[in-house]
Amino acid sequence: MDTIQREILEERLEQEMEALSQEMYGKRIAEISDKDLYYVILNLTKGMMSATIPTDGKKKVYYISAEFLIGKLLSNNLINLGVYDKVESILKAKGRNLAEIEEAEPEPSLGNGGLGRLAACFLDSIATLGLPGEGIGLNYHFGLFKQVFKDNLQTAEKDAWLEKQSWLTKTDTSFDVYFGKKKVTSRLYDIDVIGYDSGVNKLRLFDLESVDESLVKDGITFDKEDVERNLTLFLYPEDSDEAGNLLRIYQQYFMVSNAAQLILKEMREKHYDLRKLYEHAVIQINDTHPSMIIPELIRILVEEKAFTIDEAIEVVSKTCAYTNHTILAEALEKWPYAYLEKVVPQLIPVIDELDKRIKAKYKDPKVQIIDKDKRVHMAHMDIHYGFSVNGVAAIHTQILEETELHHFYEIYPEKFNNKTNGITFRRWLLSCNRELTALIEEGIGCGFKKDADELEKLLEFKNDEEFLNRLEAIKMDNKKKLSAFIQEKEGVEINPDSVFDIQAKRLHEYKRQQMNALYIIHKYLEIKKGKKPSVPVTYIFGAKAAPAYVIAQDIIHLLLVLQEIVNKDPEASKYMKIVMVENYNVSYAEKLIPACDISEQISLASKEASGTGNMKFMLNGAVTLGTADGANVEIHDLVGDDNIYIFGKDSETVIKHYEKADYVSKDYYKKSPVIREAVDFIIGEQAMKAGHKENLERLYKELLNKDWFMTLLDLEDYIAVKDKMLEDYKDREKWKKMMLVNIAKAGFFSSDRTIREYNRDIWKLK
Ligand code: 26M
Repeated sequence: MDTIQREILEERLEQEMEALSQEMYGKRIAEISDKDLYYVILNLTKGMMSATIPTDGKKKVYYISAEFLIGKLLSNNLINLGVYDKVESILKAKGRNLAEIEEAEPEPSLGNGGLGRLAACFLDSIATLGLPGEGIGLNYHFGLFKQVFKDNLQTAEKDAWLEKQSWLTKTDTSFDVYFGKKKVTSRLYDIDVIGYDSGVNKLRLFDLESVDESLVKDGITFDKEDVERNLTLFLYPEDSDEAGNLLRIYQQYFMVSNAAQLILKEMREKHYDLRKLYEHAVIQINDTHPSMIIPELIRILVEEKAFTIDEAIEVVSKTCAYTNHTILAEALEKWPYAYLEKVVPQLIPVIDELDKRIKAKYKDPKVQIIDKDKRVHMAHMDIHYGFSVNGVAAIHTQILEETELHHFYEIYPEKFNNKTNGITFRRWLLSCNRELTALIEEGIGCGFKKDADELEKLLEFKNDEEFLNRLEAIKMDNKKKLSAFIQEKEGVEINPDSVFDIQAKRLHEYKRQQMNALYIIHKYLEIKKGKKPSVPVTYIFGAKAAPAYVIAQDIIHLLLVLQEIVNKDPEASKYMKIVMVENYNVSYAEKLIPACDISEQISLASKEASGTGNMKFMLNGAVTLGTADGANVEIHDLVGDDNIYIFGKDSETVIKHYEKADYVSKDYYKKSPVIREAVDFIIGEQAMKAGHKENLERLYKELLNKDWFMTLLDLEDYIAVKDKMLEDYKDREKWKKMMLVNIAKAGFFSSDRTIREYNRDIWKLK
């Protein structure tokens, strides 16, 4: 929107708000509930967004993703429209508090974690940079499950986030989607994605017309066979059971069939030549969930647009690009051929043809699309029939090239490239930490909001006592706010003067929350033996575990058991508290991150593709305690040895252990009394009394006999480095400088930089 338009809007903002309130509720702003006021501002904001000019161009990126973890949108949209302060002050004059109204917005949980949140950050940056692009995904009615703790165990409930009035706008667009002969009908809903001080793009979410929410019975169970009514009910948790796999293929095909039809419809409306599809469209395939877009587009071009198969393959290959987000073998999708035959028989001839061509050209079994067990490797199809393959952090891409996808790298070195992840500073600084934003602005002006590299100017204040003290005061203030919130939500009292040590991310063995738990046990035992810590620490966790992931459930159980034991202990709780927050999500992250002192990024080296939480914590002045994994490596390079705490074996050592299969966790257990004591505590009297034998014993045995992610390998080093870090925390002058350097060096991790790189190397949009 242009300036004049905005000024008029701002002037009329108050009148319009009151008018809308009258129209909707027949009452004035001062008289309606927070929820109703939220709806008033929602409608007002939607109106302002639709007045914004859509970004346009002759080529567009379609970012197809099964997940868009957008979080709440109200405050971000107001910020990006540049009216947050204005709205806040109008409301204040009427005795209303914008922060409280934000609480009334339901959070859409349309993602599992990093991959989905990355997609959301990318949409923000694409719009902010004024690039033509849109996201295409699914409108899950219940999103990811809601986590509820009962009896120190995680339970899962449905999360009904959809309301009659929301950011979604129902469109006239609807397509027929065929699973063999079975037909279903889709409906497109749009969410406007407003850039910061720039244009507007769209997130396009497809739903099933015939979806039926009443199918959901107890918790999150429903009839998995009833595809015509269940398809868009839930988002799949990272690792789901066998029964869910077929449904997952149905969902994925539903998504890409709609995407293909939408893209081709736009091409037709703009009279673009389909034989030059790649001049008008670039499709970014976010992990392998949307990979069927490749055979689906080829199928349509051949069956309906009179392409030869050679022509279709060439055009589609020049249009599609693939992003890999993990090297975990169990996470790379390989669909049984028989499943695909059952769900999408129309794709089988195309997949056969794509496979046949590879088999004719390459003998190496490692690069085949269909393997000897008749499983279809989705990533392999993407690499052969796409023009770009990228990893999400420097070390991740290097591992792909040298190890995991080495055979492909030898065939297509030119396709491989790195795009280190990034985060949108609008949400992860401007919105979640307004006080810090104001201090930065006072120090270096507001240029950093559009050019994140300007944060480096903060280094000028490295010896400015007053500035550093204000930085510390803001952190303290955020810790107090979080303490109050945790008291209210979790019923746990924590001390804002303690060190806030936070590990917030999905629960997975490779992320090693269990190592953090073992550290906590170690500290607890030290206190019981009379060794008192010189600084109190609050250990905060946020994590959901996939319901079918048994060991992950056991780790949550251990954390909850430790929380009970330690917090109830009058002696130990003076020095340590544990809080496992319930239902960790984007909104919770927005509260935890600004209040963090120590950012736990402790994955087994080589396993965390990038991590993005690490970037968010750093940007908000936390210091990283991490392994040389994912983007931690780049954080380390940027801040230098003095401003980060790195521990543990590096990725080369770890990969060698896997290759030689020579890691034996029991050896580490036997060798070290400290390790032994901590591990034994899991099945000791105290833990067994507070928890469940079955869960604790299973976890104990796993650590002792398997420990696939090598917890015990790094435990002693972790303890030593964390202890050193806590000692350093007491040196306030040193710590405040570290905070400053971390913020100053975070500019590189703006998703604006990431998107500029995608555009420069892959998308090439104007
Ligand atoms: C599936 C089945 C069983 C166990 C695990 C999985 C599974 C694990 C990881 C499935 C998908 C997984 O990766 C997708 C993902 O979310 N990757 C994350 O992507 C982020 C954005 O690029 C990165 O920052 C994270 O490091 C990466 O884990």
